[in-house]
Amino acid sequence: MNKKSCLFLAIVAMAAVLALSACGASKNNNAANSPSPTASGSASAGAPAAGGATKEITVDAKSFEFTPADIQLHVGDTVKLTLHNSNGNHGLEIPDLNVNLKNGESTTFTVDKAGTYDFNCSIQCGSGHDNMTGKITVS
Ligand SMILES: [Cu+2]
Repeated sequence: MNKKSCLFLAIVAMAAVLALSACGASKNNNAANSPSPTASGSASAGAPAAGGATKEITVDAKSFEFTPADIQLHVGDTVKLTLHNSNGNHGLEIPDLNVNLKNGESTTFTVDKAGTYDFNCSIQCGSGHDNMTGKITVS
């Protein structure tokens, strides 16, 4: 073996070592430490507890109450809300969500903040008008 080919082999060997170490360094860097969401509460039978669902809810109004008067939602849910008057003339107003429905009307909105949103009758309908209230709880 002459001097020239010996030098050549040395360079090739060095390049191979560099290539191997570069390869080794980039391995396994992104496998660990990905954040895992912490579930709160216990997930039970089928229905997922997470938000994001689209729900159609019809609130029935009669003199003098709303049914349902207590609506439970999750953050991220989209709601198509309809008012149906089965007795008397009533409106459904949710001041914090900028919603005001008359009989037969619908609106669609997404709840993106947890909290309690009160609703009430928006039409002066008689002696029980002030009692026509309800609430939407978003958790
Ligand atoms: Cu009323």
